[in-house]
Amino acid sequence: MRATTPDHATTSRHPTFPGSRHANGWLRSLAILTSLVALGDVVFMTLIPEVIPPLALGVALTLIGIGLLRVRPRAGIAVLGLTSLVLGLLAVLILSPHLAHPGSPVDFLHAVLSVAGRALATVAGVGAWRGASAAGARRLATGALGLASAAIAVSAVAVLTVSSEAARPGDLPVVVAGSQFPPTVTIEPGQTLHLDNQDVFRHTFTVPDTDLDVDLPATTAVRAAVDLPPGSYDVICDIAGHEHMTAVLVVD
Ligand SMILES: [Cu+2]
Repeated sequence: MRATTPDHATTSRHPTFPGSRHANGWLRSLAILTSLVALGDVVFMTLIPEVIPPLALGVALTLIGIGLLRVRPRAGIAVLGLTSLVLGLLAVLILSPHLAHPGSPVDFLHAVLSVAGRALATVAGVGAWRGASAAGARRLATGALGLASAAIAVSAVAVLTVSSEAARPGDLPVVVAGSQFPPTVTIEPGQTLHLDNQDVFRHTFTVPDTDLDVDLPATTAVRAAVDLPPGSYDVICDIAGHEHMTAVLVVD
């Protein structure tokens, strides 16, 4: 073990944090990053609006971890670090598709916060646990700030480039709101769908195993031609967590 690495024996002499005078920057980074991620989850769940159990559990564990930092620093670091690691990996699996769609800022920024924020928080947790040098904590904070600024800038530019398509005479209007499709959409030959996503987050209008797979950015309307033989088709929204969004498309 390196001389700069605190061990458990030093903990009792330094009740605020084990051993190192360098550790405060990491602790602060850990507390700030995990608080921001938890706040992002709360805002996200409020906007949807829906309680997502793993995110709610993460928020609760973050509050517990931050509370523990004052009385049992190492326990607090362990709770915050492990929560960030586990939910960060989950976010990579589930939320990373949103990273390709900056034009839907709620999903995109939440995904950035969930994936990158939790990765950085995990690093901060390791730094705090090991009592690593303060210079590293400063670099982490600078990197996090730069990444957040870049993500917001990319999203702002993307939002400006996404514009709604106006419905044309004869189009079949389909409103997507409250994470619901109309139960049945019946389209006549030659008609075009006018899909109006009124939600502040992304959806898709997808008929599995066909070419009909339309991305619907937040608060945006999209025209989509239907090139399918007459019949009845199941429509889904191809976004993790939106499995309840279904409809039937009838092509006359
Ligand atoms: Cu959806």
